[in-house]
Amino acid sequence: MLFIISLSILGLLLASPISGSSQSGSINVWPMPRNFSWPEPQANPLSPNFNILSPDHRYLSSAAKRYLHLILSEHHRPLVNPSSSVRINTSAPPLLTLAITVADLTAPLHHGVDESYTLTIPAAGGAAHLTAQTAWGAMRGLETLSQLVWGNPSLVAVGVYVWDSPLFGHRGLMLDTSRNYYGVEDLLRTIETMSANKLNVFHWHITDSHSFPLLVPSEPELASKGSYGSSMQYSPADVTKIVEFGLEHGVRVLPEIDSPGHTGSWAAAYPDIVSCANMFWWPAGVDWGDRLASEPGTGHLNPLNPKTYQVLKNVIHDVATLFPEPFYHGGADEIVPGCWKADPTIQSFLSRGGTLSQLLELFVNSTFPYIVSHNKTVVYWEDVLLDDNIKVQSAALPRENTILQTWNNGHNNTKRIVSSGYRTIVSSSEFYYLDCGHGDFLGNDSIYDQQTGSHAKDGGSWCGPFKTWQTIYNYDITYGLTEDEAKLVLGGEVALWSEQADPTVLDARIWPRTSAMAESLWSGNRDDKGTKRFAEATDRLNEWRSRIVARGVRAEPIQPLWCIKNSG
Ligand code: CP6
Repeated sequence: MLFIISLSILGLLLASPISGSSQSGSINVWPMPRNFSWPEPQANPLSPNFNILSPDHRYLSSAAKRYLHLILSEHHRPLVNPSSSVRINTSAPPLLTLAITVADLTAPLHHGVDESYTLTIPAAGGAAHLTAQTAWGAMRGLETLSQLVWGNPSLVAVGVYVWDSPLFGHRGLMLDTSRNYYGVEDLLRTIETMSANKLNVFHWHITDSHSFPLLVPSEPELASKGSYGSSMQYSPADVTKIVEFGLEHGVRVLPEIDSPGHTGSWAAAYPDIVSCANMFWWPAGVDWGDRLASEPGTGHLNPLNPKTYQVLKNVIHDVATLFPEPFYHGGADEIVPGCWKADPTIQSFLSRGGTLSQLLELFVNSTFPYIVSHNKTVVYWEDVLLDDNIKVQSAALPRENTILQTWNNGHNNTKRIVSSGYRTIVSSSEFYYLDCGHGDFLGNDSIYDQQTGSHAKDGGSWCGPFKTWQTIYNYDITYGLTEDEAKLVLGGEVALWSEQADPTVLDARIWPRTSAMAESLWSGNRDDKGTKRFAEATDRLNEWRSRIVARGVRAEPIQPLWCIKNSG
């Protein structure tokens, strides 16, 4: 322990500032480690017999095996030849081993688990050392080492010392698998790439109004009738495979079963518990504010029908059991007044003086304690507390087991949530929504009118503009908060809603923009002088993007190759 502390202090003292790529000693690692030193940039051969010595651990052992294979076979070719800034010493003693030491092999992969690590690669080759508090921190260090290896035959940066630890414990990606279906392999590839970016939460928005792809053992008809088809379902075995794959990569799989809104697909099996599911396309005169998410009728579970809770509790029970993750996402976003009001039993509840907010509160009070009884912390979208019209009293949401995920009004809503004492996950749509800017899908045409010289309606850009990697990188999720408020910000998530995405565009929609958030939540977006490090990050992101493309991910380019070949 003392040894680890003194090594860290030594590392801090030796560390050179994180800075521009032109300065020798900068390393091509994404996300940039919190602190590193490489006083005399030098690379030695990586021994073809290089080996990784890992402690015996159910998931770290398999990660070590995977990284050994990657490190020996990747032979990454840098876009910019490092030989101008790094002394390549092909006759120096090769790196033979990496020895991993973990202080606590029992720590589970939960929010807030220690992900710190130190990595020492001696200038004299021989043995490198990776020390971590937990297996999950060791996995982060393995990724860093893999990025310090390049070339054929392989070279490895030596004389390097890295001390690293994330700024935020929750670093996630949300993917919607309801509007369009993704195969298990697509999800695994995404989780693997998340891990390479040191992201640790795959927020799986499994169900929504368009389809119900999850085969819930106690409610099989939800998927058999509500999915896009038998080949577009996730079986319990698929879920287990995805969860285990996540653990092998240090990525938690956080399930979301969105309700009471966004449940149109449940009506295929249970038409009697869903209001407005048959409002196929929006009838004339429906307010734009009621037209959410291009749905065939968004569908809301009816809180007044006892059967609603029979079905939902079966779903919650099975999901809570299938997913070991201690967080459960209950959705609770976007309640549409006109949808609940379409139901006769709700109409009579309202005519007797009831309100829609009371209806939502009834729903929360009837489900929240049941979720908590499965030892889960409940995540809801911010709407449940912040919606202008339909929201619950905060008494219904105990702060110790509720987390609210933001998506509207940028910093303002983050502030509102944490200043009322709730923990939050930041997903401000103005910065973190990856689906925006791909054109309208709400039926608003935006065809250029040659006579008036104007665009016909407000369509043309669903929640646009497109969020560039710079927009994402630049966003400071704790901006404007007090120190105490900032502690309630667990981290952030980018989100890919899938109305206009499916496996054909998945990788390019997500990468490398999600890498931008990954770095700003891991080590920040500023250099040691407090200046946003865009220029340096651009060069490093080009390198990182080309590395993950070579690893089989179809990440989109951020610049033409010309810029890269003519830089530096
Ligand atoms: N689906 C669900 C969506 C959205 C939300 N929830 C959404 C809303 C506005 C924009 C993008 C996506 N499609 N279930 C909001 C959390 Cl701009």
